[in-house]
Amino acid sequence: MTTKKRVFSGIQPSGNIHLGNYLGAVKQWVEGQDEKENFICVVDLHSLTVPQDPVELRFQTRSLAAVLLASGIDPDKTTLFIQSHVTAHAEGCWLLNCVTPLGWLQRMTQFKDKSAKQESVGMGLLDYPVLQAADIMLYDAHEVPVGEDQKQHVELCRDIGQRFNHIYEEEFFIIPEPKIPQDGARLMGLDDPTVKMSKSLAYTRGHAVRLLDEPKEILRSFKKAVTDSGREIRFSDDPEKAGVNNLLGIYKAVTGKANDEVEADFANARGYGDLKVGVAEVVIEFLAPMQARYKALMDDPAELDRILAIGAEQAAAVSMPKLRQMKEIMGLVLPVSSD
Ligand code: ATP
Ligand code: LTN
Repeated sequence: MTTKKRVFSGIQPSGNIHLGNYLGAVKQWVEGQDEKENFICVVDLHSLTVPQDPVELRFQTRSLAAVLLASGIDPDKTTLFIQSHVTAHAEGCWLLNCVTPLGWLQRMTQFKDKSAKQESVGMGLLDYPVLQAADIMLYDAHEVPVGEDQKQHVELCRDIGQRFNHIYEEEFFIIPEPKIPQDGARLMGLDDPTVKMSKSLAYTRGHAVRLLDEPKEILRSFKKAVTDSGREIRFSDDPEKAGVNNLLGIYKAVTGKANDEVEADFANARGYGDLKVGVAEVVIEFLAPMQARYKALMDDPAELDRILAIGAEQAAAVSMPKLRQMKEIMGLVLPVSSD
């Protein structure tokens, strides 16, 4: 039996994956692969909670899986799969819905933000964190590596798990811990450093650095990044300096350097223009090999499908038995196998 800690995390195929997703989440998944047992899920059902174009969603789902592989997710070490391929997630969500108080969901910051932006709010948007709780707890995951914005959802998952355990069977669910990285946990938009860099806004030019952007597009986005009227290139908590701080944070997370080393790299800069070009250069260099691997994977769709089919099988082997146990302790009659 494995003694490795089990990790579960997910990412929505809701648009073009950006540097915030990579530094906040994907980087941790890749780095933890050797010492942890990783389950990484492309959460297509979560994406349906806001309107999606079906053709685009299908493309983004496969493209995102290819980006994750190109970023270093190794299918021999990590189970990578598409959420809708494993039916336990939707079923587990229903069962958890029945123990989750409505008020807990109405309080979620992401629900409040996203519902304010929709003309008509679907039930799925409110239920989003319950599906996320099913994702995590069906795998008995100990750790959930995510960016800062997902902390509240993982805390809610803990509450749902504790409530379920209390009602039905103590210690049935493992209560997971969120894992937030020290650097890059919350990248801000280049066009507006007061809002989180987000996939849904990544269609706006100059907002996000998308992992698949061409070098000249990346350089253009950084050159247009909003800063302030000063010249000092230092880390700071001053809200006025949020733009410069965001650029330095990106440089730091990509290069792995300490704050003083980062500041020393820009000690001779003539102004923010040099900072922007300096950050763009390290990002472009960092993304180039990943982009080449992505192209190769997208040119071989059969191999991508094969990897995802194996992932779904491995994921189902863990989550389907857990779902069955859940049903049993909740009092459902389990079907008798016909063979
Ligand atoms: P959407 O805008 O569609 O909600 P998103 O960009 O927030 O998408 P998700 O798929 O919801 O992306 O998130 C995937 C992972 O990336 C999560 O762990 C999330 O915390 C992390 N993440 C998202 N945005 C950022 C960001 N700006 N900085 C750091 N991490 C982020
Ligand atoms: N809500 C998450 C995506 C997600 C997730 C998960 C993350 C769905 N299920 C399980 C961690 C664990 C987001 O990033 N917006």
